[in-house]
Formats: sequence, C-alpha cells, structure tokens
Amino acid sequence: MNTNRTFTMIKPTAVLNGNSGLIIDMILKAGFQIKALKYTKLSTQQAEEFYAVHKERPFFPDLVNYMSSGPIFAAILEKDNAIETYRNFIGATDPAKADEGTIRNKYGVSIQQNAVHGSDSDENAEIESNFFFSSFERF
Ligand code: 3AN
Repeated sequence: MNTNRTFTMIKPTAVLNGNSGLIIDMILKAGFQIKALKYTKLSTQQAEEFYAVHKERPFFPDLVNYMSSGPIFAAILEKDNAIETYRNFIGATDPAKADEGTIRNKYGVSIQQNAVHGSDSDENAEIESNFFFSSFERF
C-alpha cells in the first residue's frame, strides 16, 4: 500500500517559539499538499493513546507530558512517496544528527523537542490521520 500521504505534527516547542508558519511554508515549498490541518492541544490521555507504541520505552512518560504541554498543529500531507520523502525532508530524530536544511536541523532543540513528527509507514499514517481528523475534515 502506498497512499502518497503522511501525517505530521508541529510539536509544542516549535509552536511556542513562533516557528509554525515557517515550518508550514517549508512543507508547502517542498511540494507537499495539505489535505487536512488542525490547531489543537492533546490531553495526557490522548498523548498516551497516540504514542501507545512507545509505552514500554523509558522516555514515554516524558514524551506524553511534553506532547500534552502546549498546542500543536496536526496535518495530513500528500506528495509522491510521502512517507519516505517527508522523513528525509524532516531529518533524523535527533536534531544534532539531522542533515543541514532539514526541519529538525533548523527548528529542533533536542531529541524530544524535535520540531515535528512524521509517520513511519502508510499504515501508521492512516491510523494517526484518523486519530485527529474525521472524514469531513480531510480531503
Ligand atoms: P521519529 O519521530 O523520528 O519516528 P521515534 O518514532 O523513534 O522517532 O520516536 C517518537 C518520538 O519519541 C520522537 N519524535 C521523539 O520526540 C521521542 N523520542 C524518541 N527517542 C527518544 C529518546 N531517546 N529520548 C527522548 N525522546 C525520544
């Protein structure tokens, strides 16, 4: 399955630092089409549910606290081969290791506060998109 779609979030620190507009501009200029977009804030319970795959990891409680600490943008993006293209575009999980010019390189401040999320598979993109958007909020 290749839907040519991915799901992204602009994380709380990037929003707080006023970088949302710059990040959305980078995404659009790179040729991704926005198919859905929402400004919202996760509750602790919603963050736990969203990151459930990581619940055994030592950083899980911190990640949940952080991701529910402030507003985020959630979006569905479309482009050929979106999952891989977007992950290359945002850079490595650790901003210190992310390639020059990637979103995480430019706007990430730590592994946790790494500016944006990007889905790692078509299946997860669909699950994550459905978590945030109903059928009439996505096109
Ligand atoms: P990615 O978002 O690059 O796919 P994942 O799926 O391994 O990375 O991790 C999900 C999120 O969990 C990351 N975006 C990051 O915020 C956080 N995370 C991952 N590894 C660590 C770590 N070692 N310490 C703290 N937070 C982490």
